[in-house]
Amino acid sequence: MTHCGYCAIIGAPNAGKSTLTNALVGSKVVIVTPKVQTTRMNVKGIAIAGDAQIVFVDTPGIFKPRRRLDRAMVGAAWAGAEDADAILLVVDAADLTANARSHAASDTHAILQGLKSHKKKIALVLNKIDGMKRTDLLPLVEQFHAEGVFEDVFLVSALKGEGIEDVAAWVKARMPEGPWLYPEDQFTDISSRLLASEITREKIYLRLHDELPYSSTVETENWEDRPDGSVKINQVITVQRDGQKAIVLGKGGATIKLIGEMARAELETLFGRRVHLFLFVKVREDWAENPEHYEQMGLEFPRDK
Ligand SMILES: Nc1nc2c(ncn2[C@@H]2O[C@H](COP(=O)(O)OP(=O)(O)O)[C@@H](O)[C@H]2O)c(=O)[nH]1
Ligand SMILES: [Mg+2]
Repeated sequence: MTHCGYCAIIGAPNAGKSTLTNALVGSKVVIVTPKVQTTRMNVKGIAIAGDAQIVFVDTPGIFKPRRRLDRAMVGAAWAGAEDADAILLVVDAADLTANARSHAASDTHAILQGLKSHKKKIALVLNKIDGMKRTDLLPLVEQFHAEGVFEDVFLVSALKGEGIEDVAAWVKARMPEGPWLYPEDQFTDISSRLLASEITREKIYLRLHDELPYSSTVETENWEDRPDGSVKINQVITVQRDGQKAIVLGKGGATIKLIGEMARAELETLFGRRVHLFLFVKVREDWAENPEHYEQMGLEFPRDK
């Protein structure tokens, strides 16, 4: 008999959920940046461990939402937890130790309260322990254990791949019996088109600052497989104001050229083929209020503003 199930990876923004997802899957399926709210939708990363197929669900950070897009993201994260057989709560242990009153600390506290009503198998992942002292970690472990929510607590560095096997073993042991849901060689549920636009969005988050990453979205408009084995990809970067468009383009188009080069290089590695990437910039003041954009991101459109 085989095993198969879902494991949701939840936590405050920037805890390292996406880094952990990639480490558990062993391949890049979700984008990672130092900025909060990089992940906008639930993405499945599929791993195989012995007779078990584990479908990890990387989720957007859970925080106090302000905008409509925020509410859609937080809603998706809780829905991911709702549907899962097991839950990993990821916490940035370094941040929590440095500042017990940080945004992340209060978001994590609120998530903990939310988890208390979940009769699920839940484990805590204290992440970013690279560079931390053990003596700082032990009080955290005790404090979280005392909440009575977690079956187990793991100390990991998702970035360095340390402690990942123990987490994987815990999850594997909690997957219910059942047939595998995905083909053996599939490691994510998102389409190549969507993965390609996520990679470009990652480069925007890495290169541009302030409100720009949060005011932009990327869509793959055209995907053309060429007879020579290469692929031609057209993408549209949508921003909210003319000034933002000028920043994305940069002097003489230098910024968009750099973003395009970074994205193309990574797409070629990911897809193992030559990629011709063409980026266009559009201004749509209200894209974050437009249901169509939510649908293409795999998010529900929150009706209330
Ligand atoms: N030092 C350190 N940084 C990490 C670790 N895991 C993630 N990060 C960094 O934390 C930032 C946020 O990571 P990400 O996976 O996007 O967090 P998410 O918002 O929870 O998905 C990125 O800059 C990561 O490189 C870790 O184990 N150690
Ligand atoms: Mg993420």
